[in-house]
Amino acid sequence: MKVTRATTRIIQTPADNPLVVGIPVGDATREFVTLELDTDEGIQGVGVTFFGAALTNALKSAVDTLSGLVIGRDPMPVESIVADLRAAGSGSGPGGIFTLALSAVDMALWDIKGKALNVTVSSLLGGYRDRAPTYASGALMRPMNLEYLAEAGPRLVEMGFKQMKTQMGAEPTATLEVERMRVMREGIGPDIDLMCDINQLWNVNQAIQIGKRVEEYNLFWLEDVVAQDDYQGLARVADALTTPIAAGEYVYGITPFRQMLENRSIDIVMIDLLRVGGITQWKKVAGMAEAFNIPVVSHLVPEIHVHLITAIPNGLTVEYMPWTLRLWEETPKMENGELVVPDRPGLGLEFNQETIKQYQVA
Ligand code: SMN
Ligand code: MG
Repeated sequence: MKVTRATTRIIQTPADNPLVVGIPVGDATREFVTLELDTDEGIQGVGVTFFGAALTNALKSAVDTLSGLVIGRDPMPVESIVADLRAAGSGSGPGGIFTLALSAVDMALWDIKGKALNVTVSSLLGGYRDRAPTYASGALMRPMNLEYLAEAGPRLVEMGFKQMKTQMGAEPTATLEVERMRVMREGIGPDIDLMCDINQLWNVNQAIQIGKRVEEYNLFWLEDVVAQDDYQGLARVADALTTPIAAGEYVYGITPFRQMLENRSIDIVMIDLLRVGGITQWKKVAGMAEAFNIPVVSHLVPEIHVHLITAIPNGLTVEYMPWTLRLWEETPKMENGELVVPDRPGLGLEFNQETIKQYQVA
């Protein structure tokens, strides 16, 4: 089999989230770069990447270039292709556009491999189980007030979620931060898992101080409590608190995870598929975490991450952040608070032509 053609697009959609009710998004948009990799056997692999923001054209150009280098090659030896693309990109990685672009190509290659072998990517990577817990994300954000949180938490439970994530980090006092956790916990009761993301907005002392005050609300994890590269600072927080500390979505490539794990900075590893460098690298970080007896959670793109979290024995939960779902014809179903691996080969995803027609800008 040989790769014959690569097609990339920029899709610009409203910056909405179907889990958010009653808060208009205005003209805010999100930009995605999509990739279709065709082969001479009629198999097509798909990939998607983003985080380009104002540099989305440059990201598309990087995906064009890297996928162009794959044309004419056998798509099956993914590690070999990744090594060659890394060499071609030379020092332009690992942080930034190079890796974001590589991830799209890597995804499409795994999709082709799954389709060629007639198995799901989940099965290809280990196939530990066929479904995984999932949590509602992006619905209980920092700018939303207490009244909104009090209504939105129970609404997510009614929708079938058994886990959900909210945020702290923007209140002027520690007491107001704690108040958000009280309102959330009172709204959803004791049996729903509640996570909270700080997105690096606290310092180490704040993280320990506020973290201690919210222990009574029994959070499932506290995420990115301090700067993403402060491995020792994170370790101090993780040591001081009973609540598990999660981090990892901001780092690029696999090496920073070694630092986090060796420094005992985190109790839960969060891997972002785009920043880690695609499926090939994601799986390596999951193995590293397993060696430290630490669970793994995903960041964004649930429709692809469902394959990865279900493939491994230490996959804890899939972040259900629905940003990318409208790109696809059909996406994984949620049943009983779990996301189910689709019964189709590869990633089981096909681009939605209506979405492309409506939102393609390049
Ligand atoms: C997040 C980060 C980047 C984009 C969207 C959401 C957030 C999360 O940190 O964990 O979902
Ligand atoms: Mg986060």
